[in-house]
Amino acid sequence: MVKEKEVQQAYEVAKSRYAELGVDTEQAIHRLQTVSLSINCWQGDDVSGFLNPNGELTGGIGVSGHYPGKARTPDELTADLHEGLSLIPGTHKVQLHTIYAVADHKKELNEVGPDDFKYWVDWAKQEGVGLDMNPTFFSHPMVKHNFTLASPDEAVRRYWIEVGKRSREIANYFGESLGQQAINNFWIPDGFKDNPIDKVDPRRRLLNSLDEIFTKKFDEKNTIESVEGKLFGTGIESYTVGSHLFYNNYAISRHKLWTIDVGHWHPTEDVSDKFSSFLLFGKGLMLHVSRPVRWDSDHVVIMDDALMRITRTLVRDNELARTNIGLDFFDATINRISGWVVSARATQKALLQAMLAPIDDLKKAELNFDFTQRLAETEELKSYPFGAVWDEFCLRNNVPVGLDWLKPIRKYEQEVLFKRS
Ligand code: RNT
Ligand code: ZN
Repeated sequence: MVKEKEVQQAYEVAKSRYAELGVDTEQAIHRLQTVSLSINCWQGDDVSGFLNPNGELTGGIGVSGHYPGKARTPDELTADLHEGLSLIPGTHKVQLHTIYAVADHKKELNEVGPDDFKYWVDWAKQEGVGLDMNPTFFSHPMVKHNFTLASPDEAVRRYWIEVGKRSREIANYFGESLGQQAINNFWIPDGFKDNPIDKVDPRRRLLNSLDEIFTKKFDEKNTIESVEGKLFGTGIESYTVGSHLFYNNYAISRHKLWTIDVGHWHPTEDVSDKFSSFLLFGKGLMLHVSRPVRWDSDHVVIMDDALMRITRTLVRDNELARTNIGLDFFDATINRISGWVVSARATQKALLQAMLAPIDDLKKAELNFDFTQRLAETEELKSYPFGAVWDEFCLRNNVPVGLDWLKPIRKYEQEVLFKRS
């Protein structure tokens, strides 16, 4: 067990070390407290959902691993989320998908509505979390030839347009009932494995489908849509209808948010460099923080350079208020709850480390072309005792400090997860 007194002593030392640089650790702690992450419910059940429990995961995304204890029912998933959330400091949101509807009888994706999400709203109220939404456009027989909203087949398109419309009703219900804006994130898997002849018509169809879905006006206090593009998917290597440029332009012209999924770019591309280029014109961003190992592999998030570049950019550019930080990964080789905890805590730690910097001074040095100061100070800051501030943050939030969070998870897997057959 980490000793409370030692944590506090270390914090006092860290506080004065940072103060020497003019950095106020208390301010950073308060600032971090205001950042809520949107936790991806689908890590708890390998993106299965409840509407089609035996269905295969399609759309170019895949989960590896068979760790025991996957959630199979709404009660199991919410219990697991509760366990995870209790180990993550702060107040957060949970991202759902159409497939997580809790319906009283078997329903199609284009039949579910707000009533089928009452279960989640009641749970969210009890848990003190917000909810975000994602219409599900994959893992379903109506995805024909890898096409949904951009399909040339009218019946297919109509089916998915209805799914999109209903997701907005559901997101609006989340916002209305919970008193905080629900982000409704649209991602579709549409594309071609091999070289297409026509590159414009599929995009024209997607544009028209989205415009139709978004015709109805909802109060933005309750919900706003975000659109997520992609470079490619497995089986859709040659052409992705919903490309980054398509959605970038769509978001700007329709006053929607743009989703940047870290895995949806070339692994060597620095996504943080895109934020300011978009935000100078756009309304706001949604992030799908993920870890693409060599490709869009959806690994659990860790505190690596890519994550640090993201959090530093958001903090230094002062864009946290216009950026919704969602998590998006699926890993079944480990305890699934630990995936949530590791990813969320890594993201928060990376945010805190970014906040613990004399940003105004560094900007001044840059404006004065003092690149020596900029380089020396940013490099030195990396070994400042930010971990002691993080521990204090956990302590104040009544969540385990350091590796202590793993003990309750081990207990929970013995008592709950391993008993699920
Ligand atoms: C897929 C997208 C999408 C999904 C989730 C489950 O490549 O990243 O966001 O991961 O909707
Ligand atoms: Zn994503």
